[in-house]
Amino acid sequence: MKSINYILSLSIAVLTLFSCSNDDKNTNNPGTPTDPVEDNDANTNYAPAFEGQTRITGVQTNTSYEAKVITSALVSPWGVKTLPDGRLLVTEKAGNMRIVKVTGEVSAKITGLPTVNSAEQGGLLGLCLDPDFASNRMIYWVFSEAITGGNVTAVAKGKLSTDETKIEGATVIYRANPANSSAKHYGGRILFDKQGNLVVSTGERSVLQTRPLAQSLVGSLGKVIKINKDGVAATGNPVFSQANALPELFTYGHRNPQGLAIHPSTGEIWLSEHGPRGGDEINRLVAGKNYGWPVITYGIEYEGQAIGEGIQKKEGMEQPVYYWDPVVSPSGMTFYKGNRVPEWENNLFIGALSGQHIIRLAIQNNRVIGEERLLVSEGQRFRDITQGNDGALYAVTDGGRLYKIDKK
Ligand SMILES: [Ca+2]
Repeated sequence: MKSINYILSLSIAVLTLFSCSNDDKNTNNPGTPTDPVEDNDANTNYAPAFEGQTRITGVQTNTSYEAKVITSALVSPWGVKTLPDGRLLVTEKAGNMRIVKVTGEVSAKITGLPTVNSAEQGGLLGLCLDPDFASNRMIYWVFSEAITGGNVTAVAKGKLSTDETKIEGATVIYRANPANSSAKHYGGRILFDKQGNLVVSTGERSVLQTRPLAQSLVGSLGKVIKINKDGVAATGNPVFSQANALPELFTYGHRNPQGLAIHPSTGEIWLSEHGPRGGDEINRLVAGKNYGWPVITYGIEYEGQAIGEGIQKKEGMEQPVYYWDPVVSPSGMTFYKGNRVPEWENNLFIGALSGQHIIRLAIQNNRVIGEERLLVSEGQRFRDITQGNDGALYAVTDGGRLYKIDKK
């Protein structure tokens, strides 16, 4: 009897151990609870759709970490990704790509890229490496391109030459139509999903004429599109009931989405988008879904009036996982993998432009359970953030800095 009890309790102990290690994937203690990080008044009295959709409990990282400026010699960097050897590939808004060593050395401009229209919010935008980059050296990037009829968000690909001085065979593989003379709201992030397709975020181009096109299934403004490496609609994309819907559409109803990241354990794509005055959002993307802009929003026009009918919820339209009012202008983002800083495992890190900090969101079961503002004292507009091969976070700012953020 005694031995049976022993075996039973041992089994329970082993089971408990296993279930703990599974749960820990998403339930690391996110840190010490604090007041919500936002203490300014909201622009509206709009009510969230669920508890914790905005102004969640603050959390403070307990593990000591440090942020170092690796270089401040970049000029309006927009995207940063890690190369297989740990160096960083960076885009600059004016149209340049450069390689930065973690020691801070910045390469000369990499030549061979198509001309960008860097007016206003345009330029050379997000980038990603081919999953087989180590063998094929292919790079994909988003840029704003002036074509007949106006500007478009365009996607291009090319091969980084062996000597790293140029992009060879640069080819535009996709253009988000229609073109418009506006030079704002290009969206502009790009990544590979687990199936090897390119996922690209496009903006609705800001002006009142194009804004409603975020709801149109026959135009690619205000969308997330999924294409293959040749720019053709990905197989497995959602099928819409509207017969002439574009086959490359993955989700729609977005305003100006400047952030995309894949959740490390679920594999789902998450997106950040700039709202109007109030109403910046984080969304978890589900194929074929409508994310609401400009029909539903937690923001108002810059001049203060309601947008459309002034509604925040509607049947058939998705709610954001989280929103900010006032805005922080969320841009590039990444999920933190590993546990060099244990509180950060599977957290979402987002560069904030007007907010001038790095947002950390602790997430559990697809809901935000805590928010922290990092590097507030730096006073920088954080444009993009990625995780290096060494496990550290690397972030670029509009002021030209590249930061390394890691356990102390
Ligand atoms: Ca929305």
